[in-house]
Amino acid sequence: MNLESKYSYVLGVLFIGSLAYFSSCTSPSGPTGLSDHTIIPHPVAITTANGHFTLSTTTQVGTDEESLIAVAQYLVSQYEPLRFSANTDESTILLSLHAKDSLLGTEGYSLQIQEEQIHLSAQTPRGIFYGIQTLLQLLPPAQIETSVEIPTGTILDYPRYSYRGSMLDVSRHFFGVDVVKRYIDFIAAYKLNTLHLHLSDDQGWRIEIKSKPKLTSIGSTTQVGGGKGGYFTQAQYQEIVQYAADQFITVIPEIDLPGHTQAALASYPALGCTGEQQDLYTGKEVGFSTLCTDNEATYEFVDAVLKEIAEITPGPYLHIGGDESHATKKEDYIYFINRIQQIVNKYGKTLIGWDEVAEANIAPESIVQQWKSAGNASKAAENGNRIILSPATLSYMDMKYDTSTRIGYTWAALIEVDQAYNWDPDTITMISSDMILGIEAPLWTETIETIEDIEYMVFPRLLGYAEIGWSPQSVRDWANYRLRLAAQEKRFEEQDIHYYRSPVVPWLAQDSIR
Ligand code: TNX
Repeated sequence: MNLESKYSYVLGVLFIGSLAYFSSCTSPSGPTGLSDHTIIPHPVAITTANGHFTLSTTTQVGTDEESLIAVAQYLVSQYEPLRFSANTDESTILLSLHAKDSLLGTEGYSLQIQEEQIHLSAQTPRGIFYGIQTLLQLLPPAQIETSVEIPTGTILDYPRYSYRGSMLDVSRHFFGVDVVKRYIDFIAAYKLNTLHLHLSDDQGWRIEIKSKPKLTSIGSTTQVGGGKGGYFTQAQYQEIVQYAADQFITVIPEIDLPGHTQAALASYPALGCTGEQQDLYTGKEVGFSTLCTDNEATYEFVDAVLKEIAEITPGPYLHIGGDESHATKKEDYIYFINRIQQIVNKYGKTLIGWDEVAEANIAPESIVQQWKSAGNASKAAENGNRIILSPATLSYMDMKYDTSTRIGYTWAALIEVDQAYNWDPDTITMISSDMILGIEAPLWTETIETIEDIEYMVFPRLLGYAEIGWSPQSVRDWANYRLRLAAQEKRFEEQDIHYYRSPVVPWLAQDSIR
Protein backbone atom coordinates (compact mmCIF):
# COMPACT_ATOMS: atom_id res chain seq x y z
CA MET A 1 0.00 0.00 0.00
CA ASN A 2 1.45 3.38 -0.85
CA LEU A 3 1.37 6.27 1.59
CA GLU A 4 -1.49 7.96 -0.10
CA SER A 5 -3.76 4.92 0.03
CA LYS A 6 -2.74 4.17 3.59
CA TYR A 7 -3.62 7.73 4.47
CA SER A 8 -7.00 7.46 2.85
CA TYR A 9 -7.64 4.16 4.66
CA VAL A 10 -6.95 5.85 8.00
CA LEU A 11 -9.14 8.72 6.94
CA GLY A 12 -11.85 6.27 5.94
CA VAL A 13 -11.76 4.55 9.30
CA LEU A 14 -11.85 7.87 11.11
CA PHE A 15 -14.65 9.07 8.93
CA ILE A 16 -16.79 6.00 9.48
CA GLY A 17 -15.81 5.95 13.13
CA SER A 18 -16.79 9.53 13.64
CA LEU A 19 -20.01 9.12 11.72
CA ALA A 20 -20.89 6.20 13.96
CA TYR A 21 -19.68 8.16 16.96
CA PHE A 22 -21.66 11.26 16.21
CA SER A 23 -24.74 9.41 15.11
CA SER A 24 -24.95 7.28 18.24
CA CYS A 25 -22.93 9.42 20.70
CA THR A 26 -22.51 6.32 22.83
CA SER A 27 -19.07 5.06 21.87
CA PRO A 28 -16.86 5.49 24.94
CA SER A 29 -13.76 4.14 23.23
CA GLY A 30 -13.64 6.78 20.56
CA PRO A 31 -13.71 6.37 16.85
CA THR A 32 -11.19 3.59 16.35
CA GLY A 33 -12.40 0.91 18.81
CA LEU A 34 -13.47 -2.51 17.56
CA SER A 35 -17.13 -1.61 18.00
CA ASP A 36 -16.75 1.01 15.26
CA HIS A 37 -16.00 -1.76 12.79
CA THR A 38 -17.38 -1.94 9.26
CA ILE A 39 -17.87 -5.72 9.17
CA ILE A 40 -20.56 -7.19 6.89
CA PRO A 41 -22.43 -9.29 7.88
CA HIS A 42 -22.63 -7.69 11.31
CA PRO A 43 -21.35 -10.07 14.01
CA VAL A 44 -23.54 -11.26 16.88
CA ALA A 45 -21.52 -9.77 19.75
CA ILE A 46 -18.49 -7.49 20.04
CA THR A 47 -16.62 -6.24 23.04
CA THR A 48 -14.04 -3.51 22.75
CA ALA A 49 -10.76 -3.23 24.66
CA ASN A 50 -8.47 -0.23 24.62
CA GLY A 51 -5.35 -1.42 22.88
CA HIS A 52 -4.25 -2.57 19.49
CA PHE A 53 -2.53 -5.50 17.84
CA THR A 54 0.14 -4.56 15.34
CA LEU A 55 0.10 -6.60 12.17
CA SER A 56 3.33 -6.29 10.24
CA THR A 57 5.19 -7.89 7.38
CA THR A 58 6.66 -10.38 9.86
CA THR A 59 3.35 -11.53 11.36
CA GLN A 60 2.95 -15.30 11.13
CA VAL A 61 -0.15 -17.46 11.10
CA GLY A 62 0.00 -20.83 12.81
CA THR A 63 -2.08 -23.75 14.00
CA ASP A 64 -1.58 -27.00 15.86
CA GLU A 65 -4.44 -28.63 14.01
CA GLU A 66 -3.80 -30.66 10.91
CA SER A 67 -7.35 -29.92 9.76
CA LEU A 68 -6.75 -26.15 9.88
CA ILE A 69 -3.64 -25.98 7.72
CA ALA A 70 -5.70 -25.46 4.55
CA VAL A 71 -7.66 -22.54 6.04
CA ALA A 72 -4.46 -21.06 7.52
CA GLN A 73 -2.96 -21.15 4.05
CA TYR A 74 -6.11 -19.58 2.65
CA LEU A 75 -5.72 -16.66 5.08
CA VAL A 76 -2.09 -16.19 4.09
CA SER A 77 -3.02 -16.29 0.40
CA GLN A 78 -5.60 -13.54 0.93
CA TYR A 79 -3.27 -11.10 2.66
CA GLU A 80 0.13 -10.62 1.14
CA PRO A 81 2.28 -9.70 4.19
CA LEU A 82 1.18 -12.73 6.21
CA ARG A 83 3.29 -15.87 6.37
CA PHE A 84 2.35 -19.37 7.43
CA SER A 85 4.50 -20.87 10.16
CA ALA A 86 4.60 -24.54 11.07
CA ASN A 87 6.02 -23.49 14.44
CA THR A 88 3.19 -22.04 16.51
CA ASP A 89 5.64 -20.50 19.02
CA GLU A 90 6.45 -17.93 16.38
CA SER A 91 2.87 -17.24 15.34
CA THR A 92 0.89 -14.31 16.62
CA ILE A 93 -2.25 -15.23 14.70
CA LEU A 94 -3.29 -18.59 16.08
CA LEU A 95 -6.07 -20.78 14.71
CA SER A 96 -7.53 -23.50 16.91
CA LEU A 97 -10.49 -25.79 17.40
CA HIS A 98 -10.66 -25.18 21.16
CA ALA A 99 -13.81 -23.07 21.15
CA LYS A 100 -16.06 -24.27 23.95
CA ASP A 101 -19.09 -22.02 23.54
CA SER A 102 -21.95 -24.27 22.39
CA LEU A 103 -23.65 -21.27 20.76
CA LEU A 104 -20.98 -21.37 18.06
CA GLY A 105 -22.28 -24.58 16.51
CA THR A 106 -20.73 -25.77 13.27
CA GLU A 107 -20.42 -22.36 11.61
CA GLY A 108 -19.61 -19.94 14.45
CA TYR A 109 -16.24 -18.63 15.64
CA SER A 110 -14.67 -16.59 18.38
CA LEU A 111 -12.07 -13.97 17.50
CA GLN A 112 -9.97 -12.61 20.35
CA ILE A 113 -7.72 -9.75 19.42
CA GLN A 114 -5.15 -9.05 22.12
CA GLU A 115 -2.10 -6.80 22.06
CA GLU A 116 0.31 -9.70 21.59
CA GLN A 117 -1.81 -12.19 19.75
CA ILE A 118 -4.93 -12.84 17.69
CA HIS A 119 -6.66 -16.07 18.61
CA LEU A 120 -9.31 -17.37 16.25
CA SER A 121 -11.16 -20.43 17.48
CA ALA A 122 -14.15 -22.46 16.37
CA GLN A 123 -15.47 -26.00 16.50
CA THR A 124 -14.91 -26.68 12.80
CA PRO A 125 -12.62 -25.53 9.95
CA ARG A 126 -15.74 -23.91 8.48
CA GLY A 127 -16.14 -21.73 11.57
CA ILE A 128 -12.48 -20.71 11.26
CA PHE A 129 -13.05 -19.83 7.60
CA TYR A 130 -15.86 -17.43 8.57
CA GLY A 131 -13.67 -15.95 11.30
CA ILE A 132 -11.00 -15.37 8.66
CA GLN A 133 -13.51 -13.42 6.55
CA THR A 134 -14.18 -11.20 9.55
CA LEU A 135 -10.47 -10.73 10.23
CA LEU A 136 -9.82 -9.82 6.59
CA GLN A 137 -12.44 -7.08 6.84
CA LEU A 138 -10.59 -5.63 9.84
CA LEU A 139 -7.47 -5.19 7.69
CA PRO A 140 -7.00 -2.40 5.19
CA PRO A 141 -8.09 -3.60 1.76
CA ALA A 142 -4.81 -2.87 0.05
CA GLN A 143 -1.56 -4.51 1.10
CA ILE A 144 0.46 -2.84 3.82
CA GLU A 145 4.14 -1.96 3.44
CA THR A 146 5.07 -1.69 7.10
CA SER A 147 2.39 -2.29 9.69
CA VAL A 148 -1.24 -1.74 10.56
CA GLU A 149 -2.97 -1.49 13.92
CA ILE A 150 -6.07 -3.55 14.67
CA PRO A 151 -8.14 -2.56 17.71
CA THR A 152 -8.28 -5.13 20.50
CA GLY A 153 -11.46 -6.81 21.70
CA THR A 154 -13.46 -9.93 21.06
CA ILE A 155 -16.04 -11.04 18.53
CA LEU A 156 -18.41 -13.93 19.10
CA ASP A 157 -20.32 -14.83 15.98
CA TYR A 158 -22.59 -17.44 14.44
CA PRO A 159 -25.30 -17.41 11.75
CA ARG A 160 -29.04 -16.87 12.01
CA TYR A 161 -29.80 -19.34 9.20
CA SER A 162 -28.06 -22.52 8.11
CA TYR A 163 -28.91 -21.88 4.43
CA ARG A 164 -27.41 -18.71 2.97
CA GLY A 165 -27.36 -18.82 -0.79
CA SER A 166 -27.17 -17.13 -4.12
CA MET A 167 -28.28 -18.44 -7.50
CA LEU A 168 -26.53 -17.80 -10.79
CA ASP A 169 -28.44 -18.45 -14.03
CA VAL A 170 -25.89 -19.78 -16.54
CA SER A 171 -28.61 -20.80 -19.00
CA ARG A 172 -30.05 -17.54 -20.35
CA HIS A 173 -26.49 -16.37 -20.88
CA PHE A 174 -23.68 -18.83 -20.41
CA PHE A 175 -20.83 -17.95 -18.06
CA GLY A 176 -17.70 -20.11 -17.96
CA VAL A 177 -15.68 -21.63 -15.13
CA ASP A 178 -13.65 -18.48 -14.41
CA VAL A 179 -16.74 -16.31 -13.98
CA VAL A 180 -18.36 -18.88 -11.71
CA LYS A 181 -15.18 -19.07 -9.61
CA ARG A 182 -15.13 -15.29 -9.24
CA TYR A 183 -18.79 -15.46 -8.20
CA ILE A 184 -17.86 -18.08 -5.58
CA ASP A 185 -15.13 -15.79 -4.23
CA PHE A 186 -17.70 -12.99 -3.95
CA ILE A 187 -20.23 -14.97 -1.97
CA ALA A 188 -17.67 -16.71 0.26
CA ALA A 189 -16.33 -13.33 1.42
CA TYR A 190 -19.71 -12.57 2.99
CA LYS A 191 -20.19 -15.99 4.59
CA LEU A 192 -22.75 -17.43 2.18
CA ASN A 193 -22.60 -21.21 2.09
CA THR A 194 -24.62 -22.23 -0.98
CA LEU A 195 -24.30 -21.66 -4.73
CA HIS A 196 -27.40 -22.66 -6.69
CA LEU A 197 -26.55 -23.07 -10.39
CA HIS A 198 -29.50 -22.80 -12.79
CA LEU A 199 -28.12 -25.22 -15.39
CA SER A 200 -30.96 -25.64 -17.87
CA ASP A 201 -33.72 -23.54 -19.35
CA ASP A 202 -35.44 -22.87 -22.66
CA GLN A 203 -32.43 -20.96 -23.97
CA GLY A 204 -29.70 -23.48 -23.19
CA TRP A 205 -28.64 -26.75 -21.58
CA ARG A 206 -25.36 -26.16 -19.73
CA ILE A 207 -24.14 -29.45 -18.27
CA GLU A 208 -22.68 -32.42 -20.09
CA ILE A 209 -24.81 -35.59 -19.74
CA LYS A 210 -22.76 -38.45 -21.16
CA SER A 211 -25.73 -40.69 -21.96
CA LYS A 212 -27.60 -37.81 -23.68
CA PRO A 213 -24.94 -36.14 -25.82
CA LYS A 214 -27.36 -34.06 -27.92
CA LEU A 215 -28.28 -32.01 -24.85
CA THR A 216 -24.96 -30.28 -25.29
CA SER A 217 -24.15 -30.85 -28.98
CA ILE A 218 -27.50 -29.21 -29.85
CA GLY A 219 -29.09 -27.83 -26.67
CA SER A 220 -26.15 -25.75 -25.45
CA THR A 221 -25.32 -23.98 -28.70
CA THR A 222 -27.17 -20.73 -28.21
CA GLN A 223 -28.50 -18.30 -25.58
CA VAL A 224 -30.72 -15.22 -25.23
CA GLY A 225 -30.09 -12.98 -28.24
CA GLY A 226 -28.55 -15.80 -30.26
CA GLY A 227 -24.97 -15.89 -28.97
CA LYS A 228 -23.00 -19.12 -29.05
CA GLY A 229 -23.89 -20.34 -25.55
CA GLY A 230 -21.73 -23.08 -24.05
CA TYR A 231 -21.74 -25.74 -21.35
CA PHE A 232 -19.70 -27.25 -18.54
CA THR A 233 -18.13 -30.64 -19.12
CA GLN A 234 -18.61 -32.89 -16.11
CA ALA A 235 -14.94 -32.36 -15.28
CA GLN A 236 -15.41 -28.57 -15.31
CA TYR A 237 -18.52 -28.86 -13.14
CA GLN A 238 -16.54 -30.97 -10.67
CA GLU A 239 -13.80 -28.36 -10.70
CA ILE A 240 -16.41 -25.73 -9.75
CA VAL A 241 -17.84 -27.98 -7.03
CA GLN A 242 -14.35 -28.49 -5.56
CA TYR A 243 -13.46 -24.81 -5.77
CA ALA A 244 -16.70 -24.02 -3.93
CA ALA A 245 -16.13 -26.74 -1.32
CA ASP A 246 -12.69 -25.30 -0.57
CA GLN A 247 -14.56 -22.15 0.50
CA PHE A 248 -17.21 -24.14 2.38
CA ILE A 249 -19.85 -23.62 -0.28
CA THR A 250 -22.24 -26.36 -1.36
CA VAL A 251 -23.26 -26.36 -5.02
CA ILE A 252 -26.92 -27.10 -5.79
CA PRO A 253 -27.47 -28.01 -9.44
CA GLU A 254 -30.87 -27.15 -10.93
CA ILE A 255 -32.41 -28.89 -13.91
CA ASP A 256 -35.65 -27.00 -14.50
CA LEU A 257 -38.56 -29.41 -15.20
CA PRO A 258 -41.10 -30.03 -16.72
CA GLY A 259 -41.36 -26.49 -18.18
CA HIS A 260 -38.39 -24.31 -19.18
CA THR A 261 -37.25 -27.22 -21.34
CA GLN A 262 -37.10 -25.96 -24.92
CA ALA A 263 -33.35 -26.67 -25.20
CA ALA A 264 -33.95 -30.30 -24.16
CA LEU A 265 -36.93 -30.61 -26.54
CA ALA A 266 -34.90 -29.24 -29.44
CA SER A 267 -32.20 -31.83 -28.62
CA TYR A 268 -34.56 -34.80 -28.15
CA PRO A 269 -37.92 -34.09 -29.85
CA ALA A 270 -39.35 -37.40 -28.57
CA LEU A 271 -39.61 -35.76 -25.13
CA GLY A 272 -42.49 -33.63 -26.42
CA CYS A 273 -46.04 -34.97 -26.80
CA THR A 274 -46.09 -34.53 -30.58
CA GLY A 275 -42.58 -35.86 -31.13
CA GLU A 276 -42.07 -33.21 -33.80
CA GLN A 277 -38.75 -31.46 -34.39
CA GLN A 278 -38.52 -28.30 -32.26
CA ASP A 279 -36.37 -25.20 -32.65
CA LEU A 280 -33.80 -23.79 -30.29
CA TYR A 281 -35.04 -20.67 -28.53
CA THR A 282 -33.22 -17.36 -28.05
CA GLY A 283 -36.02 -15.10 -26.76
CA LYS A 284 -36.95 -14.09 -23.21
CA GLU A 285 -40.50 -15.38 -22.77
CA VAL A 286 -41.25 -18.01 -20.14
CA GLY A 287 -43.86 -20.72 -19.64
CA PHE A 288 -44.40 -22.12 -23.15
CA SER A 289 -42.48 -25.43 -23.13
CA THR A 290 -43.12 -28.74 -21.37
CA LEU A 291 -41.87 -32.30 -21.39
CA CYS A 292 -44.62 -34.81 -22.14
CA THR A 293 -45.70 -36.11 -18.74
CA ASP A 294 -47.53 -39.26 -19.84
CA ASN A 295 -44.67 -40.59 -21.86
CA GLU A 296 -42.38 -43.18 -20.19
CA ALA A 297 -39.48 -41.93 -22.29
CA THR A 298 -39.66 -38.67 -20.30
CA TYR A 299 -39.02 -40.51 -17.04
CA GLU A 300 -36.22 -42.57 -18.53
CA PHE A 301 -34.66 -39.29 -19.70
CA VAL A 302 -35.02 -37.53 -16.35
CA ASP A 303 -33.68 -40.60 -14.54
CA ALA A 304 -30.57 -40.69 -16.75
CA VAL A 305 -29.94 -36.95 -16.32
CA LEU A 306 -30.43 -36.86 -12.55
CA LYS A 307 -28.38 -40.03 -12.06
CA GLU A 308 -25.33 -38.49 -13.75
CA ILE A 309 -25.72 -35.18 -11.95
CA ALA A 310 -26.19 -36.89 -8.56
CA GLU A 311 -22.96 -38.83 -9.15
CA ILE A 312 -20.90 -35.65 -9.56
CA THR A 313 -22.66 -33.63 -6.85
CA PRO A 314 -21.47 -34.33 -3.30
CA GLY A 315 -24.01 -31.93 -1.76
CA PRO A 316 -27.33 -33.33 -0.48
CA TYR A 317 -29.70 -31.48 -2.84
CA LEU A 318 -30.99 -31.65 -6.40
CA HIS A 319 -33.13 -28.70 -7.52
CA ILE A 320 -35.75 -29.72 -10.08
CA GLY A 321 -37.19 -26.27 -10.85
CA GLY A 322 -40.90 -26.83 -11.29
CA ASP A 323 -41.73 -23.14 -11.86
CA GLU A 324 -43.98 -21.55 -14.45
CA SER A 325 -45.02 -24.80 -16.13
CA HIS A 326 -47.94 -23.04 -17.78
CA ALA A 327 -47.98 -25.46 -20.71
CA THR A 328 -48.47 -28.49 -18.41
CA LYS A 329 -51.98 -29.40 -17.19
CA LYS A 330 -52.26 -29.18 -13.41
CA GLU A 331 -52.94 -32.89 -12.85
CA ASP A 332 -50.08 -33.80 -15.20
CA TYR A 333 -47.77 -31.42 -13.32
CA ILE A 334 -48.64 -33.02 -9.98
CA TYR A 335 -48.10 -36.52 -11.35
CA PHE A 336 -44.78 -35.49 -12.88
CA ILE A 337 -43.40 -33.82 -9.74
CA ASN A 338 -44.32 -36.84 -7.63
CA ARG A 339 -42.47 -39.17 -9.97
CA ILE A 340 -39.44 -36.91 -10.19
CA GLN A 341 -39.27 -36.77 -6.42
CA GLN A 342 -38.94 -40.57 -6.35
CA ILE A 343 -36.04 -40.37 -8.80
CA VAL A 344 -34.28 -37.67 -6.78
CA ASN A 345 -34.68 -39.74 -3.60
CA LYS A 346 -33.55 -42.92 -5.35
CA TYR A 347 -30.21 -41.24 -6.03
CA GLY A 348 -29.88 -40.32 -2.37
CA LYS A 349 -30.70 -36.63 -2.71
CA THR A 350 -33.23 -34.24 -1.22
CA LEU A 351 -35.51 -32.44 -3.66
CA ILE A 352 -35.71 -28.66 -3.83
CA GLY A 353 -38.30 -27.00 -6.07
CA TRP A 354 -39.69 -23.53 -6.72
CA ASP A 355 -42.86 -22.81 -4.77
CA GLU A 356 -45.25 -24.30 -7.35
CA VAL A 357 -44.09 -27.80 -6.32
CA ALA A 358 -46.19 -27.33 -3.17
CA GLU A 359 -49.17 -28.11 -5.43
CA ALA A 360 -47.96 -31.71 -5.67
CA ASN A 361 -47.81 -34.30 -2.87
CA ILE A 362 -44.24 -33.66 -1.96
CA ALA A 363 -42.61 -35.48 0.94
CA PRO A 364 -41.98 -33.45 4.12
CA GLU A 365 -38.20 -33.81 3.64
CA SER A 366 -38.37 -31.93 0.34
CA ILE A 367 -37.59 -28.22 0.39
CA VAL A 368 -39.64 -25.45 -1.18
CA GLN A 369 -38.15 -22.22 -2.47
CA GLN A 370 -40.60 -19.34 -2.24
CA TRP A 371 -40.18 -16.84 -5.07
CA LYS A 372 -43.70 -15.75 -5.90
CA SER A 373 -46.46 -17.34 -3.87
CA ALA A 374 -46.54 -16.89 -0.10
CA GLY A 375 -49.64 -19.13 -0.21
CA ASN A 376 -47.68 -22.00 -1.74
CA ALA A 377 -44.95 -21.53 0.85
CA SER A 378 -47.43 -21.55 3.77
CA LYS A 379 -49.08 -24.66 2.41
CA ALA A 380 -45.70 -26.35 2.11
CA ALA A 381 -44.66 -25.34 5.63
CA GLU A 382 -47.88 -26.85 6.98
CA ASN A 383 -46.98 -30.02 5.11
CA GLY A 384 -43.65 -30.06 6.98
CA ASN A 385 -41.45 -28.73 4.18
CA ARG A 386 -38.72 -26.33 5.12
CA ILE A 387 -38.66 -23.12 3.12
CA ILE A 388 -35.92 -21.14 1.39
CA LEU A 389 -37.00 -17.53 0.97
CA SER A 390 -36.27 -15.81 -2.34
CA PRO A 391 -39.14 -13.34 -2.68
CA ALA A 392 -38.86 -11.79 -6.14
CA THR A 393 -40.01 -8.39 -4.89
CA LEU A 394 -37.14 -8.18 -2.38
CA SER A 395 -34.34 -10.56 -3.32
CA TYR A 396 -34.21 -10.85 -7.13
CA MET A 397 -30.91 -9.32 -8.16
CA ASP A 398 -32.05 -9.10 -11.79
CA MET A 399 -34.52 -6.38 -10.76
CA LYS A 400 -33.40 -2.85 -11.63
CA TYR A 401 -32.32 -0.54 -8.78
CA ASP A 402 -34.36 2.32 -10.20
CA THR A 403 -35.91 3.20 -13.53
CA SER A 404 -32.57 4.37 -14.93
CA THR A 405 -30.74 1.05 -14.40
CA ARG A 406 -29.26 0.07 -17.78
CA ILE A 407 -30.05 -3.67 -17.50
CA GLY A 408 -32.45 -5.84 -15.54
CA TYR A 409 -36.20 -6.28 -15.21
CA THR A 410 -38.96 -4.46 -13.35
CA TRP A 411 -41.75 -7.07 -13.34
CA ALA A 412 -41.44 -7.81 -9.60
CA ALA A 413 -40.19 -4.47 -8.28
CA LEU A 414 -37.50 -1.84 -8.39
CA ILE A 415 -35.08 -2.86 -5.64
CA GLU A 416 -32.82 -0.07 -4.35
CA VAL A 417 -30.02 -1.03 -1.98
CA ASP A 418 -32.02 -0.01 1.10
CA GLN A 419 -35.05 -2.02 -0.01
CA ALA A 420 -32.86 -5.04 -0.64
CA TYR A 421 -31.59 -4.75 2.94
CA ASN A 422 -34.66 -3.67 4.86
CA TRP A 423 -36.69 -6.82 5.38
CA ASP A 424 -36.93 -9.51 7.98
CA PRO A 425 -37.60 -13.08 6.82
CA ASP A 426 -39.78 -13.60 9.89
CA THR A 427 -42.23 -10.85 9.09
CA ILE A 428 -42.66 -11.10 5.31
CA THR A 429 -44.32 -14.48 5.53
CA MET A 430 -46.82 -16.34 7.71
CA ILE A 431 -44.45 -19.29 7.99
CA SER A 432 -43.30 -20.15 11.51
CA SER A 433 -39.63 -19.24 12.03
CA ASP A 434 -38.46 -22.79 12.59
CA MET A 435 -39.61 -23.79 9.08
CA ILE A 436 -37.41 -21.17 7.41
CA LEU A 437 -34.18 -22.84 6.32
CA GLY A 438 -32.70 -19.59 5.11
CA ILE A 439 -32.58 -17.14 2.25
CA GLU A 440 -31.23 -17.07 -1.29
CA ALA A 441 -30.72 -14.17 -3.68
CA PRO A 442 -31.06 -15.27 -7.32
CA LEU A 443 -29.49 -13.63 -10.36
CA TRP A 444 -31.42 -14.40 -13.55
CA THR A 445 -29.51 -13.46 -16.64
CA GLU A 446 -31.86 -12.72 -19.53
CA THR A 447 -30.49 -9.16 -19.63
CA ILE A 448 -27.09 -9.89 -18.12
CA GLU A 449 -24.31 -10.73 -20.56
CA THR A 450 -20.92 -10.06 -19.00
CA ILE A 451 -19.09 -10.32 -15.69
CA GLU A 452 -19.37 -6.52 -15.43
CA ASP A 453 -23.16 -6.81 -15.73
CA ILE A 454 -23.18 -9.49 -13.03
CA GLU A 455 -21.08 -7.34 -10.70
CA TYR A 456 -23.26 -4.30 -11.26
CA MET A 457 -26.48 -6.09 -10.29
CA VAL A 458 -24.96 -8.05 -7.41
CA PHE A 459 -22.86 -5.32 -5.79
CA PRO A 460 -23.79 -4.03 -3.41
CA ARG A 461 -27.15 -5.77 -2.86
CA LEU A 462 -25.53 -9.15 -2.20
CA LEU A 463 -23.95 -7.85 1.03
CA GLY A 464 -27.37 -6.94 2.39
CA TYR A 465 -28.71 -10.43 1.66
CA ALA A 466 -25.65 -11.91 3.33
CA GLU A 467 -26.40 -9.87 6.44
CA ILE A 468 -30.08 -10.89 6.44
CA GLY A 469 -28.98 -14.53 6.28
CA TRP A 470 -26.28 -14.30 8.94
CA SER A 471 -26.93 -11.55 11.49
CA PRO A 472 -29.58 -11.53 14.20
CA GLN A 473 -32.38 -9.09 13.42
CA SER A 474 -31.58 -7.23 16.65
CA VAL A 475 -28.20 -5.98 15.36
CA ARG A 476 -29.47 -5.00 11.93
CA ASP A 477 -30.16 -1.38 11.21
CA TRP A 478 -30.07 0.46 7.88
CA ALA A 479 -28.63 3.71 9.32
CA ASN A 480 -25.59 1.84 10.57
CA TYR A 481 -25.43 -0.66 7.70
CA ARG A 482 -25.15 2.06 5.06
CA LEU A 483 -22.00 3.36 6.75
CA ARG A 484 -20.47 -0.11 6.88
CA LEU A 485 -21.44 -0.63 3.26
CA ALA A 486 -19.85 2.65 2.20
CA ALA A 487 -16.60 1.46 3.77
CA GLN A 488 -16.54 -1.56 1.41
CA GLU A 489 -15.91 0.75 -1.51
CA LYS A 490 -12.11 0.44 -1.37
CA ARG A 491 -12.43 -3.31 -1.14
CA PHE A 492 -14.62 -3.37 -4.27
CA GLU A 493 -12.16 -1.16 -6.09
CA GLU A 494 -9.13 -3.25 -5.08
CA GLN A 495 -10.88 -6.24 -6.65
CA ASP A 496 -11.91 -4.27 -9.71
CA ILE A 497 -15.59 -4.93 -9.04
CA HIS A 498 -17.96 -2.89 -11.20
CA TYR A 499 -20.41 -2.02 -8.43
CA TYR A 500 -23.45 0.24 -8.47
CA ARG A 501 -22.75 3.54 -6.68
CA SER A 502 -26.18 3.78 -5.17
CA PRO A 503 -27.25 7.30 -4.13
CA VAL A 504 -28.61 5.94 -0.84
CA VAL A 505 -25.12 4.89 0.31
CA PRO A 506 -22.69 7.55 1.62
CA TRP A 507 -19.66 6.35 -0.34
CA LEU A 508 -16.44 7.71 1.11
CA ALA A 509 -14.86 8.75 -2.15
CA GLN A 510 -17.68 11.09 -3.09
CA ASP A 511 -16.50 13.23 -5.95
CA SER A 512 -16.34 16.21 -3.60
CA ILE A 513 -13.74 14.63 -1.30
CA ARG A 514 -11.96 12.32 -3.73
C1 TNX B 1 -39.14 -15.77 -13.15
S1 TNX B 1 -38.21 -17.08 -10.68
C2 TNX B 1 -38.53 -16.98 -13.38
C3 TNX B 1 -37.35 -17.05 -14.24
C4 TNX B 1 -37.03 -15.73 -14.86
C5 TNX B 1 -37.22 -14.63 -13.85
C6 TNX B 1 -36.82 -13.28 -14.35
C7 TNX B 1 -38.62 -18.28 -11.41
C8 TNX B 1 -38.72 -19.48 -10.61
N1 TNX B 1 -38.86 -18.15 -12.71
O1 TNX B 1 -37.54 -18.03 -15.23
O2 TNX B 1 -35.72 -15.77 -15.31
O3 TNX B 1 -38.54 -14.60 -13.45
O4 TNX B 1 -36.90 -12.31 -13.34
